[in-house]
Amino acid sequence: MIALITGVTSGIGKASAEIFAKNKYDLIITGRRNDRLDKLADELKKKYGIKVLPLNFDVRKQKEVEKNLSLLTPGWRKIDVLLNNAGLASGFDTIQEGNIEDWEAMIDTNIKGLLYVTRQIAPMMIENGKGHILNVASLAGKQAYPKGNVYCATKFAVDALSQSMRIDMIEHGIRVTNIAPGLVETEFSVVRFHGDKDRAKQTYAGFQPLTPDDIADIIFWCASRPAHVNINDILITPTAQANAYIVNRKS
Ligand code: NDP
Ligand code: 8X3
Repeated sequence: MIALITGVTSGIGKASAEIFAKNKYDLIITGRRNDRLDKLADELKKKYGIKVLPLNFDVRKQKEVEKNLSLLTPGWRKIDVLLNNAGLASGFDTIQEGNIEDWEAMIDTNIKGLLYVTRQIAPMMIENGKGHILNVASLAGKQAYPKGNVYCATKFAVDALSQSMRIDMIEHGIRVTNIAPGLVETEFSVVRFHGDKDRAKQTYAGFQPLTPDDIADIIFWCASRPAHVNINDILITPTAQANAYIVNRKS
């Protein structure tokens, strides 16, 4: 079995690479930080005795995505699982004060990057007669929250794409799952707040957030259901989070 996971240099993607590796999947892993990517590839190969192909590209760059994925060798084209995970929030402002560069980064990564990767891999799955695409959306793709604007819009788009892909893939027997986590402590908030670690920490203060392993575990569970079972959409929050607005913080 082969899984392609985008954005494995941190957080949910990294934890997902680990759980698929542990379950003896060979892996194609991607990300921009090449040092982290190569290190993870070496670790997973040694620890689990699997094959790992690290591909260093930016999902926003359509030509790079196409070059890297269209040149996969026949053995690597037999992809069973595509986990579209690479993504980010950039900035936290009202729409009237928003930074256009932040907006472009989120739209280009979370929507266009996901589409560029899927456009390459879906035909391979169709050729193979099987496959499973899992898209990491968000609770932010179910409810808009203050200053969430463009990030929320990109995740609503991922949710819509998961629904659309399921329609397009049905005749090919390819499963599509939408993964919608609430607050998970990763590098997500450090990226959102442009490197401000103290501010990022506040996001997860006073309650127990989800961990990347919690989400990876659920992703793997979705991917390991019997072939006739498709988990369409799964919304996961910490027990202390009721929805996008209400978090029970003790301090
Ligand atoms: P992290 O910041 O820890 O990880 C994000 C990953 O995405 C990194 O590996 C990063 O790699 C990769 N990435 C970002 N931009 C690009 C790009 N242009 N090209 C290639 N890879 C890219 O955050 P999370 O693990 O939390 O985020 C993973 C996904 O989960 C995202 O889609 C996020 O929106 C979603 N999510 C996160 C939640 C949370 O609370 N943390 C909740 C709900 C959803 P590199 O920088 O090396 O390229
Ligand atoms: C990430 C979770 O609530 O910070 O998608 O938007 S949240």
